[in-house]
Amino acid sequence: MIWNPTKECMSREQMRLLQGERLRKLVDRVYHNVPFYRHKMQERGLIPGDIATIDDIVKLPFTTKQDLRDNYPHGLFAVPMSEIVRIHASSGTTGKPTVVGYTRHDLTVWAEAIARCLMAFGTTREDIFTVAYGYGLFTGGLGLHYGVEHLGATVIPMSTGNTAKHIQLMHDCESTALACTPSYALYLAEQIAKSGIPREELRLRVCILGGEPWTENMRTEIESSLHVDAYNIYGLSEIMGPGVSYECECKSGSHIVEDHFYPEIISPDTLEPLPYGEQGELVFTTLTKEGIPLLRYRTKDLCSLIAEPCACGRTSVRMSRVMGRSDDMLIIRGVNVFPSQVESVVLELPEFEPHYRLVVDRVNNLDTLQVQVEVREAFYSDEVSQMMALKKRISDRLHSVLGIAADIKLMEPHSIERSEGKSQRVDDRRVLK
Ligand code: DLL
Repeated sequence: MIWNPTKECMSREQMRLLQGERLRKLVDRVYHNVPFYRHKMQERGLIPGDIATIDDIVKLPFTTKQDLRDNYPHGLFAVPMSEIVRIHASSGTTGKPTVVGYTRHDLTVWAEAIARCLMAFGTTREDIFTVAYGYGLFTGGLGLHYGVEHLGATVIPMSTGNTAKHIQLMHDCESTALACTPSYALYLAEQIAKSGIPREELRLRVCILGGEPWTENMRTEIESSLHVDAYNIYGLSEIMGPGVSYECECKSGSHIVEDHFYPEIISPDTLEPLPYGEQGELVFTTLTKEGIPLLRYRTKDLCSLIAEPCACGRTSVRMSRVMGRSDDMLIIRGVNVFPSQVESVVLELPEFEPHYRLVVDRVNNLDTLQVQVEVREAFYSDEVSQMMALKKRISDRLHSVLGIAADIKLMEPHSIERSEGKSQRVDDRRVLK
């Protein structure tokens, strides 16, 4: 079943016409309402009238996370705050988060996009969903939540944490669909096995997984241990949140919601567009967004685009799995973490040397983060209570900046290896099999 056959199965020519029409309106809007874009366009000698078809998109400037940061918090909003009905945020590269705002229309588009995903996953209004993405500033929880309601199904807003209660509710409320990160699905499978609840007593049949990279092997493991069909959902808060693309029953690439988000692949080095099929950095233009419309936003996700028609009948361009990042962003327990955020905390606190390392691992399907940081000579002490206080200070500050807890290892002065070239601050030991 297809939620919006008109849009999801449109002919390519019609889709490109629609995208061109929407792009023209978008460029006009940002030119007049967002000084940042007006300046960028003026720098290139562009006026809105120069954009006639979707092919003209290559004339437009790129947008990066740094641009959102430079215009923190609301500088890129294209409507007055009175039109904004919701704010979300994700990790910035240093202390400040990246703030995005949605108008009522943006939220309607989002809920509709998620309903398209959910129907592609084979769920209907008869299904009962537990949403175990975080509710709050992260777009996962509320994004899925309103999409499930839009579909007309039932949503149980579990959020993260409290796995025992989650399993109990899934069992007692007979939930049939689960939305969470792939690593949490693996963890949950283990916990269900330990709980003693016979698998036959659970009605779960579909898992909606995203927010972090995963692999075909993880799909096989999740599908066999939870006895479900597992589907990929992709998205990022700057563009909307979850629901920018989704798999269908063919599970061969994720269909992009192309009438709202125009995809391009560029070379991260030359920034030149690459043809379909080639791997490069994914770039999106939000064709209809009102709150914070973005031109050619560089996601830093590396993947390729698939133009061949899909057997499911949808005509939209698909994206391959995300193969990596063109920056140093890590996703730890579903939360985006930049080493520069850790650095900003370390530099803020006078007790520490600017030498640190992040050790990331996956133990029993849960990500762990250890931050090793050097204490300055003058603050290094044999007294346990002093060291404990120091540890708590940095641990609390890091928790508040990163949004996740880290195990802190205080290191003696000069004990972290200095590198001559590019410093190796991250040791990511997770192997995505
Ligand atoms: O992770 C939105 C989301 C929530 C998507 C729940 C799917 C499900 P951000 O926190 O802004 O938003 O992080 C976006 O996460 O650029 C990718 O690097 C990564 N990512 C998200 N979904 C996938 C996926 C949400 N299915 C960043 N596969 C993106 C691989 C993913 N990476």
